[in-house]
Amino acid sequence: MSRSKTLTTKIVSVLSSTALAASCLAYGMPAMSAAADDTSSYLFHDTFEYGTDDWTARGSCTAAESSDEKYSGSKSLSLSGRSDAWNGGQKALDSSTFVPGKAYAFSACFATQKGSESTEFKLTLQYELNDEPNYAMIAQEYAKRGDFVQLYNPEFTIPTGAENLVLVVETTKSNCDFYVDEVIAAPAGTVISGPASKVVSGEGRMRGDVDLDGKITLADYVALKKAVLNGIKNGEARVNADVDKSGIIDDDDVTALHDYLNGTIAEFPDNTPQKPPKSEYIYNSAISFKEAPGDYFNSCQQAGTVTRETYNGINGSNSCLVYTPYGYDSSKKYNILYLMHGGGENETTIFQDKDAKMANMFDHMIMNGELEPLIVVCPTFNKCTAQTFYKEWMQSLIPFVESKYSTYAESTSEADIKASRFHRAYGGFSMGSCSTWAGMVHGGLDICAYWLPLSGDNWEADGGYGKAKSVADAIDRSGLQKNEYFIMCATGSEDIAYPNMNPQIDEMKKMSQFVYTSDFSEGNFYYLVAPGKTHWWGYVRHYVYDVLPSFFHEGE
Ligand code: FER
Repeated sequence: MSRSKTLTTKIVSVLSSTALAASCLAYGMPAMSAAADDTSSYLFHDTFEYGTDDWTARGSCTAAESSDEKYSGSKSLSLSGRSDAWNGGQKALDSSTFVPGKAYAFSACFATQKGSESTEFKLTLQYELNDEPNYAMIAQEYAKRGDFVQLYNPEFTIPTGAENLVLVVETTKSNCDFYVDEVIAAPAGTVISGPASKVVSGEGRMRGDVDLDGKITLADYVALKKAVLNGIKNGEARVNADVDKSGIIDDDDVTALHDYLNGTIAEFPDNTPQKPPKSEYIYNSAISFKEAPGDYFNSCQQAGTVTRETYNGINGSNSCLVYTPYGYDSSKKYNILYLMHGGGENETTIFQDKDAKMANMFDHMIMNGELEPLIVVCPTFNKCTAQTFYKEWMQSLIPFVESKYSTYAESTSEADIKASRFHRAYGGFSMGSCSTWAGMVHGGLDICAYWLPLSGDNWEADGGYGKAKSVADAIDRSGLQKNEYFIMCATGSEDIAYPNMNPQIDEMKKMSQFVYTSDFSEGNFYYLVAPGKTHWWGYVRHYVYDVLPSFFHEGE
C-alpha cells in the first residue's frame, strides 16, 4: 500500500527563473514521495478491514464494510441509500481522549463512483453546547468521480464546552452513495498523507493551475505573471491564479507559485482574509418582554458620541443624529442601525427625548457586552413622508453616512452596499414603522438584512392579507433565501398599533417566506408583544433592548 501524497506536477529545482525554465523541461519526472507517516501516535485508525470500526449510519442510509472500493487494504466503509447531504456515517468520539478546547489532527479518505463529475465531501464534528446541537466543519474537499480524496485538518480545535462529540462523514450537497477509508485521529500537527484532490474546475480547485490543464508547471507561472499585469477573464483561472487565497491576484501569488515550482515550499500559503470569527451568539427562540435595567437610561461611564450631521439629499438639506459607540475607531468596521422616529417627532427624539434616551441604553448594553459596538443613525422623514423616506435613505442618507463613518460597506457603490447588507438594519416606531415596511417593500431588502418595525403596520397595502402579501412579494422579487432577511416586529398589547399589526402578522405567519422564531439561525420573523404597554417610546425602547442583541449574527 502506498499512501504518499503524489504531487505529480511538482517540480524541484533551484531558485531562479532560468532554473525554473529548465525545470519545466523536467516535468514528468517521477513524483517526490514523502517519508512514511509516523502511525505510532494515532489515537484511532479505522481501516474497515474487519468491520465498521464503530461507525454507524446517519439518517436513513446504510453503513457497511465493503470490498467494492478501498483506498488501502481491501475494504472501506460504504454509505449508501442516502436521501440527504447530511446522511452518511458517524462515530462517537471518546470524551476521555478528545478534550474540548484542545486541537487534534483528523483525516479521512472519501470517494464516490456515482453522482456528478465531482462531489464535495465533508468531515464534520457534531457536538452539544448547552444542550443544543452544533456542527463544526473539520475539512471539506472535492473529489473527481472514481478518485479518493483526503480530507485532512492537522489542527482542529474541539470547541470549548462541547459535549457528546460525534465525528461525521457526509457531503455538502449531493445524495450520492460514497465510500470512506483510512479515518485517522492523531495529536495536533501529526502529518497524515493522503490523495490530493484532482478537481481542477467547478469551484476553483488546484490553485496555481492558471492555464487549467490539470497540472502546475512553468506555463502557469507565465500565465500568472500575465494575469498580474493584464488581469484575467476566465473565472476558474482567476480563482486558481489567486494562489495564496488572498482575494487578489498580485506579486504575492507569483512569489508563492515560484517558490512552489522550485521546491522551496511544499504547499501554497493560505492568506485567506481574516474575517471576524462567526459569533457563537446563543439565540432565544421566543423572546419575551423584559424591561432594560433602570440605570440604562442614565449617563454611562463609557459613553458613545452623538453627532448632528447635515447632508444635501434628494429632498433638500436634511439632518440626522449619528451615534458612534465608546472607543469608536475608524479603522474598525461597525454594524449600522437606522432608527426612525414616529409622527410629530424628529431626528432628535430617540436620543434626546426624556422618554427615549436611547444613546444611554446603547452605551450600557455595549459596556456590559450585551451588544456589539454599533453605529445608530436617527434620520427624519420630515422632508418627505414616512412612506417615501426609503428613497432618501437609499439615495442620499446611506451614501452620506457610510462614506463618513466606518461600516462594513467597503464603499458606497451599490455593489458594496449590497455586499454589506448583513451588517445593516432599519427600524422605526409608529410612522417610523410604516417607513420600515415601506423600505422592505420598495427594494430595501437588497441592501439591508435586518428590519425592526415597532408599533406600526404596513401601509403599502390594505387588509391583513394584503399587507403581509406585499412584504412576501417584495421578498420574492429580491430572490433572497429565507436565511438572508430577518424581520423582528414588536408592540404592546394596549398599543393603538396592536389591532393593526395583528392581522398582518397572522397572515405573515401562514406564508412560506416567513419562518416564525426569534432564533435567526432557524428562522426570520418574530413578533414581540409586551403585555399592557401602550404607544410610547418609554415602552418601545425596551423592545429594542430585548431584540437588538439578536441582530447581525447571520450571513457573511
Ligand atoms: C399604526 C398605528 C399608529 C401605525 C401608525 C400609527 C404605521 C401612527 C400614529 C400617529 O402617528 O399618530 O399601526 O402604523
